[in-house]
Amino acid sequence: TAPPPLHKVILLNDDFTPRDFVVRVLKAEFHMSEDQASHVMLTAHTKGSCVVGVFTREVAENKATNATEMARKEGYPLLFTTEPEE
Ligand code: TYC
Repeated sequence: TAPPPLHKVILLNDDFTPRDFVVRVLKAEFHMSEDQASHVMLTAHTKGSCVVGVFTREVAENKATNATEMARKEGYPLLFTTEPEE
């Protein structure tokens, strides 16, 4: 009964999505505080990407899809991806 492999959700920077919208998505989909969400947003903004959280594969994929969809509905290119954890 090995534990299920975990997957990272990764936030990617872009030049168009407003900072406060990124923070809003992080709070809504990943249950972050304002401070946590601002820190993750700024890390992605300066470094190009940031790990948002680590979940089972299905949860990670659903969160990445939902968060990306929130941005598409507003016309922003914001993108969340997933990858298996090492
Ligand atoms: N770079 C965006 C801007 O300057 C803000 C942003 C931050 C977008 C993080 C995406 O993952 C991101 N408006």
